Amino acid sequence: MTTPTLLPLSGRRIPTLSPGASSFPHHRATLRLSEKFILLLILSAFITLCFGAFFFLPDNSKHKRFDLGLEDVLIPHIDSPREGKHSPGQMVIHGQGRHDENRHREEVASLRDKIRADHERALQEAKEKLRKSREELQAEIQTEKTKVMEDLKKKDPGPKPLPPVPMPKVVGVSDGEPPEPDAKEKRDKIREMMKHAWDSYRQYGWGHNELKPIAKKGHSTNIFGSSQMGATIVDALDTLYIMGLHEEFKDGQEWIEQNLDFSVNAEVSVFEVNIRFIGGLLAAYYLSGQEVFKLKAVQLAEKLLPAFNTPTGIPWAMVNLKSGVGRNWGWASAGSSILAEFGTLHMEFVHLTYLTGNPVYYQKVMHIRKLLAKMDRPNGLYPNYLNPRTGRWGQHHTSVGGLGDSFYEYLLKAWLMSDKTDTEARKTYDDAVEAIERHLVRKSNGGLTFIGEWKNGHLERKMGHLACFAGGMFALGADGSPDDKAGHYLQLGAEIAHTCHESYDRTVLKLGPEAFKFDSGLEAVAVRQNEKYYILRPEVIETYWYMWRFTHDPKYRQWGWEAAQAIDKYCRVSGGFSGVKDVYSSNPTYDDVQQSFFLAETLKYLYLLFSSDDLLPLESWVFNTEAHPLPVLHLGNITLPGSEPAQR
Ligand code: DMJ
Repeated sequence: MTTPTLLPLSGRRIPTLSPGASSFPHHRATLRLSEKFILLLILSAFITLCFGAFFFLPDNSKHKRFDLGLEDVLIPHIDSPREGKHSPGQMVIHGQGRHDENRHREEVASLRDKIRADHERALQEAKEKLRKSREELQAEIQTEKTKVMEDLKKKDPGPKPLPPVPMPKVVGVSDGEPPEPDAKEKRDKIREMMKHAWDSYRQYGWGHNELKPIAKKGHSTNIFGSSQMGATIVDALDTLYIMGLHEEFKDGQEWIEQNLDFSVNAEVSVFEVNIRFIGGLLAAYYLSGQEVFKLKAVQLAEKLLPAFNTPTGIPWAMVNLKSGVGRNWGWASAGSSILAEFGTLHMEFVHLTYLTGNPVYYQKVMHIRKLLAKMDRPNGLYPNYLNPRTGRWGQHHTSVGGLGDSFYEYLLKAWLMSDKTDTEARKTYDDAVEAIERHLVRKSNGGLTFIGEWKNGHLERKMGHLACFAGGMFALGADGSPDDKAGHYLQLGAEIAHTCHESYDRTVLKLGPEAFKFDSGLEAVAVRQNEKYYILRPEVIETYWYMWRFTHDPKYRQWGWEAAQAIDKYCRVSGGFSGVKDVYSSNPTYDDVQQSFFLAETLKYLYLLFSSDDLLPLESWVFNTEAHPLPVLHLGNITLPGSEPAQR
């Protein structure tokens, strides 16, 4: 739509067009930059000419007012001897005055000469400009623009550098080459798979969040909103680093330096962005020491903070990175936030406070913990839904799989990451695990230990692939458990690992389904079609790795290798790796997604499974829920800003 407006210019009123107007031919409505520049030059030369011309006009009363107007600015007013009279407000000077008058005339004359010279130079320059070719003019404009940008940059030095903090002791960033030739060979194969996944993404999906390996193009899901933030690059960085894929790591770093920008109008999942991006960037920082990763992590964390602006301080599930407006998933019970989402921020946020000296991150997660501690827990269990407006639980569903899982994981890991000083977290974990064992862990008729889900007042005898991570968690938490139950929890971890292995072994592809049942004669198999898929998830392999580290039982390497071979055989395609829709079909179809966690977690855990234990030892590193290793903070010696001194 055209909206003509009238602007006064040199006494004339001319119509101009509002932006976007289209009734004039395009070339007339939008003058090119170089043409504008030339017009501007001519205009400025014209104005200078008019301005200077007044000085050369005869000195009569008709022009005196303008002349005085100029002098008014330059020197005190004096009487004009030729006219013998003065205007009101002028100084009249006699005797000595004549001398001053001469001096004044000389000054005015020299000023006129200067203006004339400037004017001639401007005219000359304008003529030269007009003689120049279009390309030369464009080049000049570009140079000028660059200079202005550089000057602006010099004036704005960018974000303030963060306060220096001692780097936690980074140990075990070693090659981790296993002494056994067989393990070495398998490890090399895993590295090759990583290279294939990365190279394919590099070639077909670079900069997109994920890859479609069949269509050979970029992919994204609603957890990243409409953003294009290179999730796979950030998620994969530390895996590349520990695998010694340094060229690829450098490529990723360059992309992050030049392109990773969080000022985007996109509504993202706070949880997913935290575990994949902040976790990934922090791990890359600690492993490589490259400041850029730390800075980007902090920039992103600031963008997540508005999500905590709720009546209770329980964050929204999603936040718009640009506007800071938050909201919850439409499918979550009565506008609730999700336990596994708001309960899986602690590790990253404690590190952010440690690295920035800013207490806000620590305070946000401690506030969540305190609020949860005050709430009633049905049977000692934590429901998956909590309303951030009312602070009340939503539906009483409880799960160690989806929606609940990493909340429990982060209680244990908060304790480990604090060098075992955060005893409050350990106690909360122990109490929760006791309730889980009592109400959710069961043995099937066939003798398989599984973790069911509490729904609508009864136990659903179904376990999700996601819940298989708990085998590793129980083993990791064994040491330090109350009443000397370390052996018991290691055993529980082993039983879960066995059950999850069975869920793989009972399929055609030797890959596990999304969920499996222990009901009506069924043992560890999926029933519903929409539970038969495998989307390159890591949890079963994650548990194998923890069990391997704690027991060195060769069966865990064997099981891990079975899974790796099955992935290579059934999920590998020329454009990367894809999930499959039915693990019970010998002719499966692909889902055409290479998930970023496949590079962050699945391949990393496999690689570690065939490495020696001195690569990222568990005494010094704690893996976040996306398998990003963060160093233990020796909080016995450090007080985090905003915290009380740690208690041993
Ligand atoms: C990962 O993003 C994380 O492990 C998360 O905690 C749960 N699910 C996926 C992988 O399955």
